[in-house]
Amino acid sequence: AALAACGGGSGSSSSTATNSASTGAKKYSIALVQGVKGDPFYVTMAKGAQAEASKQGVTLTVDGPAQFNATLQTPIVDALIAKKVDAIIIAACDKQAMIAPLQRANSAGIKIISVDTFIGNGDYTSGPVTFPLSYIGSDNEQGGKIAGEALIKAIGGKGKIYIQNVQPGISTTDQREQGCKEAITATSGAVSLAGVDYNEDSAAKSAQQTTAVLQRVRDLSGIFGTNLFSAEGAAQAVKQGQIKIANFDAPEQAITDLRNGVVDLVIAQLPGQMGQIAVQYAVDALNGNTSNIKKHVPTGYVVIDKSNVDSPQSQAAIYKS
Ligand code: T6T
Repeated sequence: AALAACGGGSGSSSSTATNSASTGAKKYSIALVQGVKGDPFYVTMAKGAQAEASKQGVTLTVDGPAQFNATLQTPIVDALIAKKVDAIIIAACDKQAMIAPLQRANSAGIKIISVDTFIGNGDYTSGPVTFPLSYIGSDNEQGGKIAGEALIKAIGGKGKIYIQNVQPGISTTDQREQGCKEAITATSGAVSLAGVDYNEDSAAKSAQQTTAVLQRVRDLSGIFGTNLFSAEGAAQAVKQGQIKIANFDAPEQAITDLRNGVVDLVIAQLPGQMGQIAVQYAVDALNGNTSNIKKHVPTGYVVIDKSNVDSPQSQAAIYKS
């Protein structure tokens, strides 16, 4: 299986932010809006963001909807507009539905930074959506391709692959599905897609759907779980056996599943780095240091399998819950 640390923007910034404690200047208030509360991916992101906020002497608040749902995320954004925060760092729950609320925030003078997911098509240079200052996140099409190619290799280059996904409209998981499908297409028919199901970010639903597919498709060879809960549910359904699983995201459970042979590959994103760079960018923007800000920062992956799971790099990439 593939093992590599892929890509990775440094997000380096040479600016020294105004430290309000020492200068008496207004202490910036920055809000991180997660895609969903309690997900170890976003918990790890918040830790990276908080570390940077403390370093920069700014206030960070962290909030997120109880479900991965734009209807629940919108009032959080509206409350932040009413509170007049200085900057919003957000993992938008839907690439279309979150444009309008974030446009309202931008019109109110709040700096907007996308983290993990994007809105519109993610190209903030030429649009259609250009007001967010930056998009900091993984290259998710590449991530889906890494998963697909590793699965194809693991199943010997032929067979059937099933994709467990979250819900259409989330930029990250849409692109992972696309990347995996591209890898399947490249086999010219040797590998086929057994189907895609959407679990609404529920591991329980993913497990149910996977169980049904296992009964229907007796010769299934591999499963791609496109996010933490999708993969967790698929692994619960499969237990141990013939079927190979590529697990996007790296909570402790995924590492346990890898060690036990239930999962074959764990693709760790770098959420702590996303949070850290996003806060640094927010402070840069508020201080007018816009030349430090790149419109797009791909943060890279650590791809973990049995052979490298104990390396310091893999261990450091496991999410903190
Ligand atoms: O995979 C991450 C994140 O990148 C995605 O946008 C939503 O799901 C996760 O938070 C994992 O549960």
